[in-house]
Amino acid sequence: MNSSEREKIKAAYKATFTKKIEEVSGNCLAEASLLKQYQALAEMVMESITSQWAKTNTLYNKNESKQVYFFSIEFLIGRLMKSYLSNLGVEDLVQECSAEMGLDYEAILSQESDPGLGNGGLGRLMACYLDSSSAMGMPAHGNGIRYKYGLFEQRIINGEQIEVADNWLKNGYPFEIRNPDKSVIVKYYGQIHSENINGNLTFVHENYEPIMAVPYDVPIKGYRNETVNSLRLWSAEPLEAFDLPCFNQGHFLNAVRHKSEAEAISQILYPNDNGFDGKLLRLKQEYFFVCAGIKRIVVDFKRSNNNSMDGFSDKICIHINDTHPALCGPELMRVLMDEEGLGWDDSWKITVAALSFTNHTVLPEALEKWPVDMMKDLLPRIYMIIEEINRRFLLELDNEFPYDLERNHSLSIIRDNYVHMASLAIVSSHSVNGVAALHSKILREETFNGYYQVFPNRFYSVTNGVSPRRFLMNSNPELKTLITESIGSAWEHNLFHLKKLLNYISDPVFYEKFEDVKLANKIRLANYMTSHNNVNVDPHSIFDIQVKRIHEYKRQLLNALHVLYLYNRLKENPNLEMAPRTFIFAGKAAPGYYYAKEVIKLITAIAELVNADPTLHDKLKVVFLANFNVSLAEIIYPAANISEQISTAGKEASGTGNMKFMMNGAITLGTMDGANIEILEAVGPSNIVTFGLSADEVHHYQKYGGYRSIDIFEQDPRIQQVLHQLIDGTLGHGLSFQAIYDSLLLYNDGYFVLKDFSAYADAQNQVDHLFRNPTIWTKMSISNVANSGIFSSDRSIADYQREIWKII
Ligand code: 6GP
Repeated sequence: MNSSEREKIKAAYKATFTKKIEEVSGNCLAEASLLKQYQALAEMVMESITSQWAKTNTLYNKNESKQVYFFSIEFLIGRLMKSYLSNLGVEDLVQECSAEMGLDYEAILSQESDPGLGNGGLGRLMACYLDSSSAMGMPAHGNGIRYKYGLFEQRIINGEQIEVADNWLKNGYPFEIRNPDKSVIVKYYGQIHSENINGNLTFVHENYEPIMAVPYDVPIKGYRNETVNSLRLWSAEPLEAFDLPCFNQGHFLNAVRHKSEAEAISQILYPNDNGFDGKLLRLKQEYFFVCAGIKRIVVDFKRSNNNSMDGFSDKICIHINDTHPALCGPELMRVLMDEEGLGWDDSWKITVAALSFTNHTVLPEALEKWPVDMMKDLLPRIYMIIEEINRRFLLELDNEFPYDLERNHSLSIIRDNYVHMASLAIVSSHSVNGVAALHSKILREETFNGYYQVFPNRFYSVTNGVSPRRFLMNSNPELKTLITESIGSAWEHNLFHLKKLLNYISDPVFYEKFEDVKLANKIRLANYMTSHNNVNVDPHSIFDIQVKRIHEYKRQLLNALHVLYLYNRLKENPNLEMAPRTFIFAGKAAPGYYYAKEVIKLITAIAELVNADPTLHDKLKVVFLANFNVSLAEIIYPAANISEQISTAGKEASGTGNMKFMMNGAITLGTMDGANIEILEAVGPSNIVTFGLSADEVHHYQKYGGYRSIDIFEQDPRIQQVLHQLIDGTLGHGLSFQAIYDSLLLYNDGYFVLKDFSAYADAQNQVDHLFRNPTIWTKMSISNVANSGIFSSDRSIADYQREIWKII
């Protein structure tokens, strides 16, 4: 485009924007608030996307290519405006025009609420996978819940986490389209009876409670291409908002009770990450979006397939993101048999061929199981089908392993009066995968070993990936520019091209520019910390960052105890030679997770102690950033020097923060866990710092014993000092962290914090030495960016296409 053409486009943009402002606000531009400016821009974005969206849908409706549907109870999509602008290729233009019109582009974008429709890992992964599918022009869609309140907002008050409701819809949401014409009725409770209709045994559901599922569709626009896929979020509504006869009889509250009960289903996201909370409402949620999502898929498929279900599983993949949508199996069976009139065997063949399942954790407390009575009562027909799936499965087992009662009981989907959702998902899918090599191995050899013996060909592994558009190009534009200036722009479409950066590994000019980018990003984060935490930090210090959900297995505690130890060393020897460090933490604790909340309190207490001590001469700073979410993450990753990935080995299925940090040039300080192992393989041992017990060692101790935390305590005076400080009033003006202290000593340190302490302290020392040699450090950092191509979610999606969905 030449400059006069560009000027014309800019003039057109400005005129349209000005007009839009009048339309959305009834004011002229000069008087429009930031919110109205944002809404005007959002409308313009939607207008430019919707025709492509319609075209994509028309193409898909011809049913030529295989469609993938991700079913997930969480989609942590983050803000969308920047992605849309950048994917449309107009971000520079909008930025330039905004500046010329005297508008604050960043401030306009910050008006967008950050949809927190997920807890973390598995929900954010789904968002990256949608982004990648569209970028790759692949038909893939999401089915989830449109929670009225997303994950709570975290405030830190007096050092403690306080939860505040996340009313993300309060100003409306401009990127969704409500499609009431595509609503589905979901039936709960009631009774099932069988009838003989035309010689066929038919099951009829009576006296059920109907709830209306209304879809809201969000366009997922591909990067600089024509593809616009859909994220469909279902909202629960009553069939009748108001019970008039009831009202007329004077029962005012009862007249609207049904409305609020119905709406409760999509009211809140359960705030547990890696944990299971067996509440009835959660089971309602699980069935709600599964039932609605499957129904629409079947309706759309039949419409484009001469009203027939032939070839369904050749064209449709239903991907179950962890076990929350595992009812997809029995629900598809129900639709095929009760609504489409197919027999059991045909229905089962289609179901297994259509379904695939990804597991995201091996923590036993996260494995879902529902009481039989609850399931039977709420979902009577679904329960009947699960019983029958199980009966047939047990018969097969009995054929294969006759008289092996113990094995067959342990594999039963229904056992000890619970429906086990992972078992259901495995039995009704043609593929089961873990999210990193180690995790998949643990699934095969331990967690799901029994099923692996029955279905050895069902097990796969696909290592997670993250969107390079969101987590590199859009959140670190300076690095994007530097990379493109150096190696051209091919990497924007194929992240493996980042390897070409290795040619610059000894180029001092590139070095300097690379360091400048990192420093600029650190200054941006430092300013954020000054304004939000009132702490001034040195942007030249090591930014050592651990951001993720607060969980015992993720071991924020190990990091915190080490900070306290470093503090003690500095108090003892104020001239200690070390690079100044800023330890940064962020993450939410599940509201009911007492121990995790104590860890937050501990970190903030250590921050208070350290930051107020002038004798440390600014060598040490500790900051806990409140309300970690996708938007904050986008400021944090580009500013990191050290990425803390220090989970107890064998416990973190993969991790994806580790990949986001790496892509932005941070050095991983990690255990041999999850995808850290694959990061090590990608960058080589000289560009990562690893430490600690291996997963095998942890497993061995857990199985056979032999670890006594008290022995470590007695041998290591550093640990003695730090643990005493937890309870002797050093922290938080006399606080005592007795529960943490007891977990480490009295309850034998289940996550091996003390066992790994010494190795961690050594690794941190190594980090200090490396950082003090800037040439080595920058080389390591560049190598990390250069080798991060494999962690693009585009690669993960390509793996799923090839291995699991069999899309060539
Ligand atoms: C998480 C895992 O903890 C994390 O290691 C992984 O990277 C992520 O999933 C994506 O695969 N698990 C969850 O978020 C979860 O709730 C039930 O698992």
